[in-house]
Amino acid sequence: MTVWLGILFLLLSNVVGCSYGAPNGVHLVQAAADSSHFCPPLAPPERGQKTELIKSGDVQSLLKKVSAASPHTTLLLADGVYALAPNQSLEVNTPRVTLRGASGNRDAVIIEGGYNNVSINTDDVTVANLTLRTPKFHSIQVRGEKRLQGTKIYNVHLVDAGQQFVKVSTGDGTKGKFADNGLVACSLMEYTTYARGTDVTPPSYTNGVDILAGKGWVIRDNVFRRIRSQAGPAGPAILAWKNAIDTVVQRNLIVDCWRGIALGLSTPNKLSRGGADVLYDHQHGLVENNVILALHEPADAAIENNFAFNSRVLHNTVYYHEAVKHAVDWAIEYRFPPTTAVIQNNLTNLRILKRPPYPHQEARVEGNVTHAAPAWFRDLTREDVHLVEAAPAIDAGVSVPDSTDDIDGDTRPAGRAPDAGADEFVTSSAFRKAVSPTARSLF
Ligand SMILES: [Ca+2]
Ligand SMILES: [Ca+2]
Repeated sequence: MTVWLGILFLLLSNVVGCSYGAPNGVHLVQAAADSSHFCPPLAPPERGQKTELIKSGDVQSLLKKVSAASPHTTLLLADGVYALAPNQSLEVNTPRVTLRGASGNRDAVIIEGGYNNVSINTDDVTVANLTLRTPKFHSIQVRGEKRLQGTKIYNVHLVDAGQQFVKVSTGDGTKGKFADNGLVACSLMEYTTYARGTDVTPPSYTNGVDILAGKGWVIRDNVFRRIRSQAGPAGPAILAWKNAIDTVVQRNLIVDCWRGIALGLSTPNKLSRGGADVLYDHQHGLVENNVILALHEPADAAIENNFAFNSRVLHNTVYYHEAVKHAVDWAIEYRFPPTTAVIQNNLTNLRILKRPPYPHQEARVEGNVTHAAPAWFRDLTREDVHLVEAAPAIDAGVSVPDSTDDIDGDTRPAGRAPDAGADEFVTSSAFRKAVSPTARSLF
């Protein structure tokens, strides 16, 4: 019965997705995750790994086996719905434990409810190939305050979190306990309608991925949809702050979220990596080849740099539908005195803005094209922002030698110069397979 309810839920959520103009989004993303070189299927458990099969829907066994797991254990969940009680979370306290759907079909293995769906409290934990939905707080909380590293979140579908979908938390920033070197890849995070909040926080208190004080996180090849409240406001779909360092954000597709990607947010405080006296809220970020679209609902800024040192914002495509009244009339911003940024070869239909309080240093702003029009793209309404032949963005960029590949994996530059935006126009790519979720429906 619960399995059927689960399937019904998925069918309904797809219908909702379609009504917002995301044609078969979930399935196409899954297909890309199965086939692309950016999102290959997760490798099977290694030799020497202990594997335990969890029977369909047996949440008591799942809780027990997560709790009793020895290091190097893979828990393989059979297809089904695993319902947590409101005070329960899957607390992973043993290093090198993997929690994954057995079939590889993330839509068929569903963990629902609970306080958090999953809490990660130790090193090298992997969560993959499953759906997590309707937690009171977080779909996955990575507790940096325990000091850990090596979290891997891969090919998961996260739905309707009470607060953040992936929360990387921290404690006292002077104590050196953080969650470092994590990966969030090839996953889909979305609200089926809007964030609803919790009994202690408003609907606007949400993010897709929220990294506090972590170092070396990679957020790539994910899709974020509708990270927003009914009134609109919500946190950025991807946020790295509290003096987070070396964050890499690549090839994500962000659609109809209130805010897109933020490196840094506010002044440092005691939660910041190093304590309240540090200068920055983020350092050394790379935001490259992302696609941020506001097609059906109003949106705030797509890419922000706040108290951010050495941000590199390269080759992103941002398009905000003109028929919708948005909260701002710019796409990319940099702000606050310590911020330094390189903003190159982005393609937008809104301006790039230095905002007050102004940074002391001018950003290096080059090769961007900020007057994109729908006719430049193959099919904007279907989220296909590949350039069409003769689009003015082609060869409009400046040389950025270390931005070597576009969203498809095409080598840049093709032709005279790099193209502005996430797609490098390559005629032969019409015959290539989609290789990234951002390119998933296109060939
Ligand atoms: Ca070119
Ligand atoms: Ca391309």
